Amino acid sequence: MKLDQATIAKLAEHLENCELEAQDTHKITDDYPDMDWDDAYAIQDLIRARKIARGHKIVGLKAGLTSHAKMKQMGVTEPVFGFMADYYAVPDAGEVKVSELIHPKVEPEIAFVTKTALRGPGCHIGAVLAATDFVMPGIEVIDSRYRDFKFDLKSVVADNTSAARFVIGGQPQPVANVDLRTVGVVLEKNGEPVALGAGAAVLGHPAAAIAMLANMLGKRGEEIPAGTLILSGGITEAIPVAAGDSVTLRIQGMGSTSLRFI
Ligand code: 0L1
Ligand code: MG
Repeated sequence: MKLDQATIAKLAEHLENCELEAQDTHKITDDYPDMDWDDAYAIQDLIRARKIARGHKIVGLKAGLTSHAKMKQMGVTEPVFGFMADYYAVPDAGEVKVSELIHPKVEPEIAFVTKTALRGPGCHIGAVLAATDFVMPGIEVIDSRYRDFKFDLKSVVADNTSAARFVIGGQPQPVANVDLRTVGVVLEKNGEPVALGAGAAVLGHPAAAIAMLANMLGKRGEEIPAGTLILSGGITEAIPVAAGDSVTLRIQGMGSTSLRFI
């Protein structure tokens, strides 16, 4: 690690305040260009600890940058991961207050819920499918705290991978009922399709994103516990939204979930 504990604490407080006050900031690597991946995850861990200390619960995990196209664009070979706090959860067909966010975008994702724990190294698609209770549609609302979404990956990891809100819904399905590679995904904004894709856009198979997450956590001596909700990553590019927009995600054989921005 390149940063001392006081700097990590200062950066965690700064980025969390940006989130809570819906204020943008410049990327933290502008001030700390030498920070490393351990520093970035240490800042994210401290943001998580600050929320828990205030009585919030962690209700899920997320994998980000899991589509090959986005990883190539960002020049990385591994996805990133973050967490979802209880107040990020929006009820199905519920509302998101844009005034609480900076510049939200939505991503169509497949959400997994585990029934047994997953622990890397060596976690693979087969282990993920065996450990999955059900899958369902999920919309992630990302809201980078960095001005104009201008960042590098270490800054993004420290900022909890832009996590802000999410909704899950539709008709949860056991994995045996759906081909997660070929499953069709339609994201609609105000009734018009704005992004289309198939599950294979995520690392060839969305379960591969969950396996990667288990393997990344395994390097830290952590596991994905049974009963964990995980967003497996955006299947298409993220779509900007504004007050007045309604967004619906339809996934073949899994029904739909939606949100409104007010
Ligand atoms: O969930 C995601 O894939 C987003 C990762 C962070 C990068 C971004 O804000 O676009
Ligand atoms: Mg996402």
